[in-house]
Amino acid sequence: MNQDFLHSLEQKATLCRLNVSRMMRASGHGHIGGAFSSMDIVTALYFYKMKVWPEDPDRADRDRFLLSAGHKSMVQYAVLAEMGFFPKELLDTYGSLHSRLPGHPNMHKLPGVEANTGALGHGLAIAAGMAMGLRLDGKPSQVYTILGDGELAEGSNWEAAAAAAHHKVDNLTAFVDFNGLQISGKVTEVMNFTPIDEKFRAFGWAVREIDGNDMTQIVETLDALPFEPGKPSMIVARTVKSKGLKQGEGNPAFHYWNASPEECDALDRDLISMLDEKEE
Ligand SMILES: Cc1ncc(C[n+]2csc(CCOP(=O)(O)OP(=O)(O)O)c2C)c(N)n1
Ligand SMILES: [Mg+2]
Repeated sequence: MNQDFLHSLEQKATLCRLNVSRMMRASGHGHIGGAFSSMDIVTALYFYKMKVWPEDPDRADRDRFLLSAGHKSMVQYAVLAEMGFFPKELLDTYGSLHSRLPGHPNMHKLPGVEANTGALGHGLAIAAGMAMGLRLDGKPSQVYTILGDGELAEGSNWEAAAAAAHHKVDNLTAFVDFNGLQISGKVTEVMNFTPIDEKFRAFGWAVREIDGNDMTQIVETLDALPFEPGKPSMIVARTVKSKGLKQGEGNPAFHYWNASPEECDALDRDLISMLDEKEE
């Protein structure tokens, strides 16, 4: 893999984290922990892997992305804005009354959003059904979804996992954003689903485990999809919650962050220092 290209993807992820910071500044609060842990994956999906057209967001042969863990909505808004699905000025409305960028994504409000998510436990089933429908229609489209590790406690995930394997839905790829934390603490203490890889393998999925904040590993893994013909692919991505927000990394208190303008200034400074060309 070309090092310059990998570096450019990392830079994109930083720009997208800056978009999250912009939303945090505008609203004063948001689910930054899961948005930042999954940012490198979502950036690679949109800027490297998926076939999508911001100027024609409903094109029939597009790939689909569903953010099953919809509370991380800022990750999707940040990347869609960076891709040009909507003007960046909309980021300043995040979370406000009647905004097209509500706390949880709404497909009726924003181009590029494929499903309303936020009630945890539904994205995998919707994604599996979409993938089956696309296959029935003879479409080449791929479907990608991201689950939270805490989200795995929803039983509906396991029905969807069984059905996707049973129906050999190999145009479906799911990630678990394995940051080890959910709303109130460690996933292993609230509801332990480890080993996640072995569970999905037992359900009939082809599974790989990666460092989900390492762009090289993410891209190499995306290149290897589908892992096995006739099986849905699962990527268990070990990540750091709030990756990129110094004081929040790995800290459950930053699942939902109430940020002051000064804290947003500091976050901006840290992120801008990572850019080759510094933003004004
Ligand atoms: C059905 C349902 N129950 C509870 C919640 C409240 N809730 C929002 S986020 C969250 C924790 C999710 O943890 P995880 O999936 O690990 O996400 P991440 O760590 O990436 O933020 C919970 C329980 C919800 N959104 N939906
Ligand atoms: Mg989590």
